Amino acid sequence: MNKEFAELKNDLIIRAARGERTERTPVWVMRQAGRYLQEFRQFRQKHDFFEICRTPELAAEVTLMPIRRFDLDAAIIFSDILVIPQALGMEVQMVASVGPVLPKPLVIPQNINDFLKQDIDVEKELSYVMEAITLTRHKLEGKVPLIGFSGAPFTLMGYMIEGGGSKTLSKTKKWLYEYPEESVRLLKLLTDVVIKYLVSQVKAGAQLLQVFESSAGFLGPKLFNQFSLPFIQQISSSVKQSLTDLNLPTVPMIIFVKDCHFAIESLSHSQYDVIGIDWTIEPSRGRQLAGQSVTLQGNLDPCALYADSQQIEGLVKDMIESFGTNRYIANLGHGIYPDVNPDNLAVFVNAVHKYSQNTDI
Ligand code: 1CP
Repeated sequence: MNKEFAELKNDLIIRAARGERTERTPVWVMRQAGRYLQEFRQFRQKHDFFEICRTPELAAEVTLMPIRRFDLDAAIIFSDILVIPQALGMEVQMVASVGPVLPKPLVIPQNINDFLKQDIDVEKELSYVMEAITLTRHKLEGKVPLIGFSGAPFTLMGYMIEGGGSKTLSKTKKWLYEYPEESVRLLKLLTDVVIKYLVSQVKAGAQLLQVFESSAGFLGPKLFNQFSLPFIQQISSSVKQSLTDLNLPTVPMIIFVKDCHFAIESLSHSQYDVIGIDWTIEPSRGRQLAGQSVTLQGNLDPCALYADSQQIEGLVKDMIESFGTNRYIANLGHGIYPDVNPDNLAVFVNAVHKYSQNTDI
């Protein structure tokens, strides 16, 4: 597919990620293309979840749904973090009102060899994601940048061992204590795939990259430093190095961690341009931990979108005042919930526009 794209008309998020001053704070929302949108639910009645992911026209259509509705400053490609375990040979089902289910999870380290293809051609196995990215870039016509993403190795490992979502991640953490070396082997295998996957996404047209370490909070500081941090750090440094080697633009990278106040300081010394944080931390404390040379993203409680418009506006105003308009990208502290009224998302987005104007530039 042709990769000559239209000129970008709105680069607020890219400039904010790089620490440049912006006329106002950019805003997007994790899981903005999802079940809270009626048009998405209707689409899902006609198409299976992974059929959408695997069909570039369908994935592009869903990616654009929230962009048509709201004044957002970025699109995120419609896909899922679990396409990586799938590409490695694991079956993943998307079960209505349950979420993702992997019917044959990894139980013992030997399963790494038994169940997983060891040396996959990432660009080929996940070519449908790259095609969806290229097509979506064309369809966006430069309106806003397109974010590519991946799950981080530990979060992926969690789904591969638990066989789906989990309240404790105890099976996965049992591996960390019982089989630390084999756990590292699995994490390294995943890291290698994630690096290739993200580089391919940029080749296909992704303009920013977000790495989701959504399960990091289960680890606590010690396990995080051992089983998450080294791998997410390697991802940012290797992706950036590969992009330079390939003469490709070095796109801003975002790391999202959840329930992980202890991680913010170390992450601020890594090569990520942006740290995405959840709502359990005061913005000012987040800034104190992160220092001045990294952009923060977040962090309104997703449940705040159940409040009335006036309350949402007030919360957004407070949030922007505490983060400040410099080196800041507005977002929720985690994905939007499926039962949120989309009108309330509009209130959120419009309030960011209203309260973050920088009149001095
Ligand atoms: O708009 C977007 O954000 C684009 C698409 C997107 C992204 C970035 C989807 C579509 N999933 C993801 C990432 C993702 N998937 C994460 C990281 C972000 C996070 O922490 O929320 C995780 C953990 C998953 C795994 C997953 N897939 C879950 C979570 C399950 C759990 O553990 O609670 C769920 C519910 C899914 C299914 C899914 N993925 C995406 C959508 C729209 C859906 C709903 C499924 C459906 O339509 O039936």
